[in-house]
Amino acid sequence: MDVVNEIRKLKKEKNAVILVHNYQMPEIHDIADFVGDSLGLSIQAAKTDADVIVFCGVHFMAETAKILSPQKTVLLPDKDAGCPMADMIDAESLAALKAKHPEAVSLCYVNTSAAVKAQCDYCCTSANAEKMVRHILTKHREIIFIPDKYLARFVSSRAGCDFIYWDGYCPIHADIMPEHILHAKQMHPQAKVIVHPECSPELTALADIVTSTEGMCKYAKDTAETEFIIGTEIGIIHRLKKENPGKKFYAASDGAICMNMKRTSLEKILRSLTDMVHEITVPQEIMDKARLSIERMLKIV
Ligand code: CIZ
Ligand code: SF4
Repeated sequence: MDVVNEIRKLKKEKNAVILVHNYQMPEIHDIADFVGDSLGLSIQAAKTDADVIVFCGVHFMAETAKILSPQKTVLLPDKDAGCPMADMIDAESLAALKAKHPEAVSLCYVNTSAAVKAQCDYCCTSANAEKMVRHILTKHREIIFIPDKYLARFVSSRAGCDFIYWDGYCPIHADIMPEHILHAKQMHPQAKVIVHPECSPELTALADIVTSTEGMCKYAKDTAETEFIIGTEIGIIHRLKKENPGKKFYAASDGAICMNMKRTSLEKILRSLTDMVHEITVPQEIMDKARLSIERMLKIV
């Protein structure tokens, strides 16, 4: 039996669902039960009666799935798949920052560990960050926004406010340069430029649209436009092409590859289901507190 069929068979036997992040490799997208962003996937999995979740993504994403499905077993096919941006802040540094600004409300991007989320008042995604900030500003004046300084800057310019922010960033999005966009524009002058808000302000300034990965998928489907330059991790291009046959998608930079996302392979997924590895657990107290920050967000958006 080939690997894909073996995965399908084991998935049934173990009553598992396979969640695949937009940035995964094409062959991983093609065996997914759900493809999407980290929060959307975790919410979808929580609604199923699966016993096991295989999260094809990085560590904080599997933690988010566990927080929303505490009774399910959550597996990460490669135990070393982490997110360098999420790792730029830990619970201790956040506690120190909060101590300096005791009046501030803390808002964390979903790209954070469960331990960091547990210390935050609210969680947000790149899709809803602006809405969250506008809501918080109706009641509070100071916001600590962590860990992505570029997302913070983008949202603060939209919402017209200042944040106490952290010096974190995604090395992959930060490495997409204005020259990449200008070159792609030269090659494809008709194309709409869509850029992720984890990119630098110099990059978002060149974009027609700045939006999350799910926002990109929705825009590409709904618009009459047919050509797009995509400024985010290139894994998403497989999904965009699959969902929009006939439309053309070009990576702003072929180098925008997150090696952590690419650690997942079909063989590792098979091993994950065979040996039930690598199980992601979160201490109960942290899980409950982190869930609160997510639930507070879900009440607002
Ligand atoms: O939360 C996610 O899945 C990420 C990292 C990106 C996005 O824009 O959806
Ligand atoms: Fe983290 Fe960036 Fe990789 Fe997303 S693309 S997992 S933010 S390092």
